[in-house]
Amino acid sequence: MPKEFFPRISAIRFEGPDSKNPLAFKHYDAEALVEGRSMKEHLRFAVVYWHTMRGAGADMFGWGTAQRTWQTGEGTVKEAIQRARAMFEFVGKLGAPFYCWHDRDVAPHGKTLAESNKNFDAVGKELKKLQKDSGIGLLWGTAQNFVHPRYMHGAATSCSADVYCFAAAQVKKALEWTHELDGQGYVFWGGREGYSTLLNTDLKREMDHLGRFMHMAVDYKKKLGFKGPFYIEPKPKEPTKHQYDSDAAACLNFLREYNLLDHFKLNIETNHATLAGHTMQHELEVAGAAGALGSIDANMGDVMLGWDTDQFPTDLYLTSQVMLSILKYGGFTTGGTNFDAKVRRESFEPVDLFHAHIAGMDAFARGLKIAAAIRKDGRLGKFVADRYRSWDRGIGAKIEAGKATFSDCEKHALRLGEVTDLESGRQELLEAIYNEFL
Ligand code: XLS
Ligand code: NI
Ligand code: NI
Repeated sequence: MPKEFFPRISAIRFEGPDSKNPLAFKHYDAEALVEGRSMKEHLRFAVVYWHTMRGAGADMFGWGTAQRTWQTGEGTVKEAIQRARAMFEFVGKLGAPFYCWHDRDVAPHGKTLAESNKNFDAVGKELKKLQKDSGIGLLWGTAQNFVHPRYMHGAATSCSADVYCFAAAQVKKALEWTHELDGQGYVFWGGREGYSTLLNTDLKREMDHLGRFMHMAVDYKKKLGFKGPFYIEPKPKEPTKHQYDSDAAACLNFLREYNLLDHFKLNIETNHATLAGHTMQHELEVAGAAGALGSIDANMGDVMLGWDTDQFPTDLYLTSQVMLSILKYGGFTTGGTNFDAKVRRESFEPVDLFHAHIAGMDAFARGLKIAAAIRKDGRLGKFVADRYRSWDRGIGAKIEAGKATFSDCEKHALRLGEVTDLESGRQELLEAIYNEFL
């Protein structure tokens, strides 16, 4: 077993914007202060196990391309432990404070549930040791309830109560290990919680089952004493044609309807937002307005491709808009910036994993600096505040305070005769001001 998996790469350092070293940060300076808080604390970067360690670069037209010395393909606990060491070497050299996993990324599927649990326990112990030695923390854990064939009809929304119980058992175990590894939160992404056709689907019954499932999870979390929040990660389609957790608004409605909102926040992913026909910032604002902005899965799609391509986020408009919303809602507490992103299959060398994460971290560091500069400048914020000034006094203030009736509104409108002082929305001017900061 090799001692090092990335032998020619040493710890990635901040060298500043003038550096031409591809293995250095140009903008991410972990300890640098922005709005009084270090970049490390603002951004709380996390590396994912599934793409970074398990991704082989396969697609439906071709085999995997990636060179990964830690993937022997044995599917044993021994291989899983080797992979865990590779993961911690990678995250450590990158200098990211967190990582994330699905249960079955870290440990192999067993032939039975008992065997899978045993495998997970063996690797979990190694993860605990690796976390302790490195200081790297678990941002969140989750259960992979979508790969195994038993989940073909869904997991918590399967037509089969037996399958439902397997899903519950997997979440129970994943929660136990998330707690044991001091996870900051726990994610539910409903990988097959939806349908391919309504001809075979009792939608109401499936939603009720999902609600029950989440309540059982909340009960178990309390029993364990796990303090971190639960997050739902919205996604509208893929793998199913309609996922129940389709976007932030649908998730919030589900949580309200089943009386779960106190226990959940949202984990918003860029490429899922765009699949839903929204921008990332729209989804962040919907979540933030409801007090449910928890964490983000940082990636981006490609406008020319219609699916979840999970590319590394390198677009400065995107990262600055994301950071504007994050700062506006008070910053991350338990959440963070999780790179749910994968290198292209043409980028098959191990060093590409470093290039990709450095690109994403630098893009977010710049996004953070841009957002802070826009906030400090204040012109955009002031424009919005001014635009709503009619609500600060008179009839507007009365309506906002809940003290006005339709008759009061009518009286006000009759007195005016007509509205004569509407102002321009100035979109183009505002876009130009935004560009000053890029
Ligand atoms: C898939 C999701 C998945 C979740 C974790 O599209 O993004 O990776 O983040 O189950
Ligand atoms: Ni995704
Ligand atoms: Ni994700």
